Amino acid sequence: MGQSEMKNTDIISRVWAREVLNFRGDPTVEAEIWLSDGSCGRGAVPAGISVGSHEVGQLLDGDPARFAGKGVLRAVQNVREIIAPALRGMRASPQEAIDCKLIKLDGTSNKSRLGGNAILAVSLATAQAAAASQKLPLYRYLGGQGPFALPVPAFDMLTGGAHARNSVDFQEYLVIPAGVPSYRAALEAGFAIYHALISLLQKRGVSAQPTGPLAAPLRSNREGVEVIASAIEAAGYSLGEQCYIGIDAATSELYQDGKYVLRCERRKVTSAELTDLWSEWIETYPIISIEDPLSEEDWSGWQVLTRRIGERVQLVGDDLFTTSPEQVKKGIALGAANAVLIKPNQIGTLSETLETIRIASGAGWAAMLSTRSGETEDTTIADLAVLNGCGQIKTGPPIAKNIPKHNRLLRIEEELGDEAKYKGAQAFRKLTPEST
Ligand code: 2PG
Ligand code: MG
Repeated sequence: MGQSEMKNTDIISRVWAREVLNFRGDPTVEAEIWLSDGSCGRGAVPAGISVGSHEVGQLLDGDPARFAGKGVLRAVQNVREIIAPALRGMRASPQEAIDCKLIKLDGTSNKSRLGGNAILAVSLATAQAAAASQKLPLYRYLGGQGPFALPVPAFDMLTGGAHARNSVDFQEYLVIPAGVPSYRAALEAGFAIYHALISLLQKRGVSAQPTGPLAAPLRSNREGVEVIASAIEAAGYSLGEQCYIGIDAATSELYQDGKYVLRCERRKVTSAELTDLWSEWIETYPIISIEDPLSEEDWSGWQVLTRRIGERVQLVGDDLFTTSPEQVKKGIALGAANAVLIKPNQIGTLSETLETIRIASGAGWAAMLSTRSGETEDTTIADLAVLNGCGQIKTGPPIAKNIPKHNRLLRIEEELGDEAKYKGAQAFRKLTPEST
């Protein structure tokens, strides 16, 4: 094939989008990009429930006659009528050029004109198409020669907060198998501990079924940690060696008039009191990661907390940063948090997502890829999780909406063969202080 023909293989020839359903049964945008060599890539956008206030806008139709107002036909139309003519004829790589074009075309600071959902679907689909054109798996297309590592999964097992109002106040109690030898072994641990937790809750009279993270009307938030710890041990794993505990407290949802409302304990606490609670919990339990321990509005609280326990535990900003390069830079400058949660649909393009990971990694922060509560079968975040600078991926238990990501990672683990190092304890600086 001649040089000029080579050049023309990744020209975008067709841009399409459709309304599909996510795993909650809500509509979402799926885009397809076709290239001149016949390669095709697809991207779909998940949705959240506990949404940070700086997340880019998802354009919903708001027509109560369809899907309770959650239809995305306007966003789909924006892809077909505005984005398609602008992208046709462009090369599919570099990704930054595509994403720059999408950002300019939208012209707003929060992607609200075309919709973050329209833009991200196209951004992801383009990367998938370009990777297919180069006959590379997505992680190699984005990460070159690597290094690559299989991430440590954090399984949300027990749910509360905005995800289950009849349960504890903190949104997620996670099991983190950082001390097992491989990704496959981590999945086995996830399975065993999830089923041990179901039995444990059933013995307490909770009607726990294996459909997703489990809700339980416990007397206190602390009891949630104790139940998770018991499930880890009941499944035969050593607590604090093979498996650790993580929390996503999602406290922006609990923050009212400057205080944190702990409904299941019938009390309100101040930022200082919640800081004391976290300090005590990390002394008592093998908790290695706390996400959104304080509200996205409580920056000074985050600074105090990070100074106090940031050397001993991973403090992850989700609502605080919303995957935004600018917000993460602010967190680094202020010493608020020491890790970032990564959800591409919070920021709206793949390039900005990768930039946020680079900035975090440059400051020695960890980046934890995350599923959203309303997932799709798109597996891009699994590929991102094996890139340098990542090393952690948060999902629900290994069941239902989380399976496409786990299966993708199993395939990557097999594909990488001897290169398939499991990040394990190395993913958590706090577990390997000598490596920092
Ligand atoms: C979170 C996420 C994912 P949601 O807060 O981390 O579990 O929740 O997708 O509902 O925003
Ligand atoms: Mg969160």
